[in-house]
Amino acid sequence: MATVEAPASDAKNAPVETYDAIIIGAGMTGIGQLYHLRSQGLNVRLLERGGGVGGTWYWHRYPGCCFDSESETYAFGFSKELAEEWDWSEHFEAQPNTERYINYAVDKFGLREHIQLNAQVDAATWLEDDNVWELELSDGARLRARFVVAALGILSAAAHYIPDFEGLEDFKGEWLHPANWPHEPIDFAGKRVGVIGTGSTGVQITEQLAKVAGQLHVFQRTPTYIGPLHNGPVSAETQREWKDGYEELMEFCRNTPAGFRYVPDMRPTMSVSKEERWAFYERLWQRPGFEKWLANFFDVTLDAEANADFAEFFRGKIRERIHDPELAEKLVPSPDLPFGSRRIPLETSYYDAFNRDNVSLVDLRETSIERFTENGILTSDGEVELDFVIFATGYDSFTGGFDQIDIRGVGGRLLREKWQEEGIGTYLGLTVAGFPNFFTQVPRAFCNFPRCSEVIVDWVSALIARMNERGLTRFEATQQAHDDWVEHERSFSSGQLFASQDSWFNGGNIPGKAKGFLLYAQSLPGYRTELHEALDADFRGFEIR
Ligand code: NA7
Repeated sequence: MATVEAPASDAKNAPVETYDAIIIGAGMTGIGQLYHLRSQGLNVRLLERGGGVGGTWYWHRYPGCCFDSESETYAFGFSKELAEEWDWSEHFEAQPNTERYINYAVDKFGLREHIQLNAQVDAATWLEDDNVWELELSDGARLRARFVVAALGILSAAAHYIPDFEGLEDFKGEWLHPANWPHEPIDFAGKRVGVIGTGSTGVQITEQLAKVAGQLHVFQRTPTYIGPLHNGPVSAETQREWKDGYEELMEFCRNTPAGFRYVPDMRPTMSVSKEERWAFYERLWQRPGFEKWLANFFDVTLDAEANADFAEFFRGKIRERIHDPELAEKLVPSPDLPFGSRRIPLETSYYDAFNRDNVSLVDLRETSIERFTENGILTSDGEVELDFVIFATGYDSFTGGFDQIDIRGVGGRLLREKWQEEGIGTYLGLTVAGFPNFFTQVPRAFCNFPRCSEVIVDWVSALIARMNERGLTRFEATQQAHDDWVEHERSFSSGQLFASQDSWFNGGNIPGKAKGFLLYAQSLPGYRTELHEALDADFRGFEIR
């Protein structure tokens, strides 16, 4: 498990090491990219700010953290041998095993020696005269590379969001964000805990802490559609089926609109009788994961009437779970909130938690948080005394990770300033005009992220391979191609219900952040085709030399 780490005191004076490519971030994308670029014979270094590999699955160690994609479809897609050797224990694997899986893959493919941990990149500067990037780490060390692949994650742990609550510094208890969870277990038994936020993370934490906390207070701002996960152990028979059918399954997922193992029903919702529709919904409800969203009628997130129909079914299902009808109404989403306008959290015992005596809901639509106090949170209804507060309040998506590094392109222009001045934009999701040989390597298609991740990893690998074959050393997206792509992405999401509400999908979850749909609403196969068409058309949209 040896890893390259320069002693801090020597780092500043150490000679500048030069690589063909530097990857930033050891999540699924960064590791997949390292594997592929190494396979092409490139000299590559991967820099990771954490003390271990895994990205999301390294940082997020909170109780209940697990996949909401099916385990067998979340995996790396490039090695049948890896799939044969690895056993998933649950249909939606929990964080500790996923972190183990990623470590297993890193060791199996001999990648560890190319990964530098605890390596926080503070700055990346394009040196035009030398045609290279120079990166500076927080310990002063400098490295150079022709290509930089910034695989920072769409929901980077480094860009976790904590609202600016008054008086937090006065609070004498402990507060945490799930992205920064300690490695040592925390004993919540009998403790008074507040969870702020009811997205996927708040839901997973609530389920676990409800079982142990003395009193759990869940602060909910917006009730949303939270569907059944239907998790369970993987039988030996299913395990065998996954291994035997690995290649077919990967190929199938690659060709579905959203990279999962299911496809939408292409009948318009309202062309089906109510009786048949609701029987269909009921069948979906019994199915695991996102099927109720992505295997639903295709127009459920496009057509308001279709959406309202399924949303009504969904609200009925939530009501059935809560014993107290008044409380149930507080947990049921408003008919004004379209189903699917946010990534739907998935649950096992979330709604049941509210039937317990030790769990209470603070409905922030009627009770506001005034400020933190020494002992807890002062609300408009009085003080809630707490030992722990957990901010399950989300992330500054897509741009947050990039904003934390001084990325200077042609003429020293900062990437974050370009995005502030011109609006957030890329060419093909992966490159930015004015930032040669730099990849914003974040899966942004509206899909199962590992499947989108492999699409962008393959494309970046192909682009670099073609440049090397032709003896090219510099590519840069033209401003025209960049602007056209921004417009193209915008036209894909305009009018879609899922882009209509504030969430991390569109930056609306961060006060003051410029809003724009940050995912790309294209299908996964459609996106892959667009990427490769640009490359095959002699690097269309790029200036190359
Ligand atoms: P999300 O989905 O962005 O959820 C954040 C939650 O925090 C959400 O319920 C927010 O309420 C709530 N929030 C944010 N700011 C506040 C303030 N100021 N006061 C009260 N509540 C607040 O983040 P997650 O970490 O749960 O999930 C992110 C993704 O990770 C998820 O989609 C999966 O892909 C994995 P709101 O609903 O905005 O009213």
